Amino acid sequence: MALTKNPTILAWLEEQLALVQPEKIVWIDGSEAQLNELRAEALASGELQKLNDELLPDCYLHRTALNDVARVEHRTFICAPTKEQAGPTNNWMDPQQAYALLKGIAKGSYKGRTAYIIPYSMGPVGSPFSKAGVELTDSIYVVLNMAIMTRVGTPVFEALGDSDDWVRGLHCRCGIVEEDRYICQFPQDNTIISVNSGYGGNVLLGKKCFALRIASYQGYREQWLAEHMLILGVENPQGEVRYICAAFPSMCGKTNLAMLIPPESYRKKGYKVWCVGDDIAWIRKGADGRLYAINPENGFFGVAPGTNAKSNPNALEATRRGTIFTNVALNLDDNTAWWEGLDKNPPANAIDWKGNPWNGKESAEKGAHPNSRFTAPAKNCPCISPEFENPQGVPISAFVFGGRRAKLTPLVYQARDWNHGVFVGSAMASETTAAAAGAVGVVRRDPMAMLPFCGYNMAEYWQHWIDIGAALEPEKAPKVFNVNWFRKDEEGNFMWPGFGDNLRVLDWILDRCEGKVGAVETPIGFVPRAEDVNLEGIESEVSAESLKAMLEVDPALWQTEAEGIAEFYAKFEGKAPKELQDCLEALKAKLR
Ligand code: GTP
Ligand code: SPV
Ligand code: MN
Repeated sequence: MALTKNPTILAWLEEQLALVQPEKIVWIDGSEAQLNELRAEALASGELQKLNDELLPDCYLHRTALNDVARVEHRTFICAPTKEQAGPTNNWMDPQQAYALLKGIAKGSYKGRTAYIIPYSMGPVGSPFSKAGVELTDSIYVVLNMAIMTRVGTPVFEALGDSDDWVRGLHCRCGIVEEDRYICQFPQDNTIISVNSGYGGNVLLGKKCFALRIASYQGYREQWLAEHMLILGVENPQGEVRYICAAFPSMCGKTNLAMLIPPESYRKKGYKVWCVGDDIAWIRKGADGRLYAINPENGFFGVAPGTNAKSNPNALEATRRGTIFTNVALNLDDNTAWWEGLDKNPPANAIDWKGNPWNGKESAEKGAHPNSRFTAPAKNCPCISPEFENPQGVPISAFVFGGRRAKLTPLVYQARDWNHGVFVGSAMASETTAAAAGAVGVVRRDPMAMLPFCGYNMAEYWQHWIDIGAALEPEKAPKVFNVNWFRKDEEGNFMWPGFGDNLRVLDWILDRCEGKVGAVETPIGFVPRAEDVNLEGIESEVSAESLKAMLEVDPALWQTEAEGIAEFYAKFEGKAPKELQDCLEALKAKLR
């Protein structure tokens, strides 16, 4: 029986169901009993495998098709009315043409299968920040992941009532044919259609498709921001908590930073870090004139490789129950999940992510895919913030941008003001990673870490950032910074220890926000004086020369960078905001 009387939902479903022609229809009510039935069904069909119930209670393993292991940016489209509206950084398809193409692929694709109707909320149900969605899917894996990543079930319909403000999402597995895989967003129609994939970011439609691509456009029209940002709170020894939002591209350290464990010297003083979110932030101006952020998600879809008891004990702990592992290795001795970097003891008797027998002690192949993931409930995280469910969000003191740059970008620098901060975000660049199909390690521009996720013209998105700042009193606007944990020395080793030690940099950032510490002015912004970076306890790891090198601004290298930024802006054919062009000219002048 239908779980809602909302006429806009019923009409949309009728049309989609007539198209995909399922054998059976199941409304997801969010109850544990129903989810348990679906788990049992997925176990019976082999879609999921149950892991060791003592070591990993309620945990499951799933393997995707070999051709379907990451987001596919070249097959992702913004289907706005004109190409200009999608802008030069997005793939564009005419909406009518896209609907026709996708309907052709989706037609009859649920034959003999079950249609699952998932009502879900991005953000706590009933929060003024939150938005509802309905995803129609023929995959139990999608239902079970959405039930971890979002708030699903009947209360979502109750809160929505008869409103038309919800996002339509159609997902069809079809034959997982790479050539017919399309991830299409129709921002003007609040609609997403995803076909021929069963992988994370392509099919959990609440995540990148809705909470970033569609929501960025909603935010543009409604005066708020949807960002690829973690949200964390730093609690000082006085018990005051300050919140930071940080945008890094995929696989560049958001989950790790969001859950960091302070270095020992900080722990002893009483510092704590609280995780509000690890991937996405929705940001609005609050009644007091400051910017507030919520995490629209309810779980973590985190990178498994490299997650271990030392690098990220909080994330590891979050995966110890109620978690779905995708494309990791299976240790047959104790029926647990294993991945590269979990420990130094790879299992000899195992199955790799491809489903083949694997001896981790001898094989040169990887056991887990580099983009293998865990889907873990946020409430499992030991450092989840007490404000996680706060419907009003948390007040933001600082925005931080960052990426992987082996050279050039200093460990940290501060933008001169809001508009210069928008310039710094717009000029971000980072080495590509395994989170998306394609080459790894190539430096590309990735403004605000939103290159694959901005649902409209990036130049208008920059203007929107400028406008959001202009509506804030300067003393209430968050300060803007850039960080780089990934500087390498001549031998190719990371120069900065990273992970928990990144708190040392956040410490400087928060001191700057409060005017408690000085800085050195350079052509790119303010960098720390070497003596202001707290190295207590890591003096043997980070030498004075090394720190000096990480804080250096090399004018010759930055001149080349400025040319790269100019080239990037040129793609926008004069649409890049004047405020940003001015910042670029000012940078060039300062470098001369
Ligand atoms: P997505 O979920 O794809 O958006 O990724 P993410 O930004 O959350 O990245 P995540 O925290 O999962 O880290 C990705 C990779 O970067 C992992 O292999 C980490 O081990 C590595 N990493 C994270 N933080 C640091 C750091 O401070 N220094 C270094 N050297 N590596 C890091
Ligand atoms: C990312 O690639 O930024 C992710 C994983 O967070 S996915 O959900 O696949 O987009
Ligand atoms: Mn991400």
